[in-house]
Amino acid sequence: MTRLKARLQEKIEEHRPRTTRLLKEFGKVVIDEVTIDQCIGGARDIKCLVTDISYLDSQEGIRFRGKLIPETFAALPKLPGAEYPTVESFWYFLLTGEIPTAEEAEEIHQDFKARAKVPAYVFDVLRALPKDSHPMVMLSTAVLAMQKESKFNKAYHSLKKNDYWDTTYEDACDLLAKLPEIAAFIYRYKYKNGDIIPGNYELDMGANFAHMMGIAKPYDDVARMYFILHSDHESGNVSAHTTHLVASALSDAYYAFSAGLNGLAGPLHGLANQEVLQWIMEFQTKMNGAEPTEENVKAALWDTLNSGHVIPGYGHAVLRKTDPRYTAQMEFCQKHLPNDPLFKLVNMIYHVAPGVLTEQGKTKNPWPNVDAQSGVIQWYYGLTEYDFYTVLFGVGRAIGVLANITWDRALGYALERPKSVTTAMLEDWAAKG
Ligand code: AMX
Repeated sequence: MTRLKARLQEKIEEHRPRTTRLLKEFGKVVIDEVTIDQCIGGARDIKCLVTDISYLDSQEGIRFRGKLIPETFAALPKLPGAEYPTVESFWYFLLTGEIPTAEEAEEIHQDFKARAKVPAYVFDVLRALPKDSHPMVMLSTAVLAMQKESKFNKAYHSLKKNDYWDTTYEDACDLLAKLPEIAAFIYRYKYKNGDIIPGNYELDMGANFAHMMGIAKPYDDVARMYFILHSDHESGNVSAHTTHLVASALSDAYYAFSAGLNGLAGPLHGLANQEVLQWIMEFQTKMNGAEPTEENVKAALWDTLNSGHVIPGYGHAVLRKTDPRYTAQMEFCQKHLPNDPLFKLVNMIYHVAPGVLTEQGKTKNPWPNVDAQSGVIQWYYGLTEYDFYTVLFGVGRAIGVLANITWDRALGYALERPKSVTTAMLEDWAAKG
């Protein structure tokens, strides 16, 4: 057993009495109420999910296990010469809430190496799909195709509830170890004439992904930063919630994560990173080679709003300030690509868009989210096929949602089953005031 798994087991055993006590002694304590607009309006803000992996504050943004993004980057072990921590060390941190030593992180690297081989049938399935399938369809299909590998599913009938987490953790590690190769395969197969670069599993996950994508340094650090930043955003967002919901039926990690990816593929969620680049490219085409100005950007933003569309990369269901994930990527750009024209344009949009959205007066948050900045970095390092960007988000998101469903199983979280009401019932409540 790895030190991570042993530590996780201890943590789970320490934690269980807290959940049991809350349920037994305080189960009927009221923590929220539900209004009609929340009922119709996507359950916004209703407190009805529990996770200790991350917490999102509307002002300060995400905390992973209590740490803000800069604190997370500073605390975790890094490889010599790397600016960002390894994904492996972050996996340890998300699962246990503790900072691993370099040796503990390396043990995960070796563990993932042993789990990394992608079954050949996955590539056959991907090759059988129409070549113009969206890369997110390919990623989700590949994950689903591997469901027969699930250790949880195989063991289910002989397991006791308290043991569910063990094989879920195994499935999570198996899946996580394979995802970079699957994602890189999709990229090279679809956009590089099938010129596949075999993995080098001596490298950590970020560096190996960069290697399989065929992109030179510092893309290894981009991959590490990107996967960590996109990993988790507490439990209510569509991809995390979907993964949790599907897993709550005791569907295994493959079914659950594939479903989560399908939610991530929506333009209001993870696909926004693709939409941002598409918006910028269309804007540049309209500019016909002329230098962008704040006036032109403003006019284009209004055109988008007036045509009934959202400005991609702006707004958020929870955040009410600039997304710290945006800021983290902006700081990377300032350091590595300060004079890049696309970066300058994104900064120009940042100066203009919040004012336009505020003037329009609809959105509760006129500030940029993670997706407004992320494509610029990818584009700079040669990854210009922007319909691939959500796949990168998906690989990162796996880290968070898989850690979450492992803990869901450990704490015996119930089948999720909220209650629906009819419009007539809402009208009755409305009449009673
Ligand atoms: N452009 C235009 N209008 C926007 C807007 C934007 N960027 N953000 C919100 N609005 C509008 C909403 O569409 C809504 O209009 P309606 O009343 O006509 O339906 C109104 O403002 C109120 O919305 P809200 O309460 O501020 O936001 P929300 O919680 O309903 O939605 C989100 C949040 C992210 C879906 C929304 O801000 C949006 O569509 N943003 C653009 C897409 C995007 O960037 N998504 C990625 C989010 C991060 C992620 O998950 N990756």
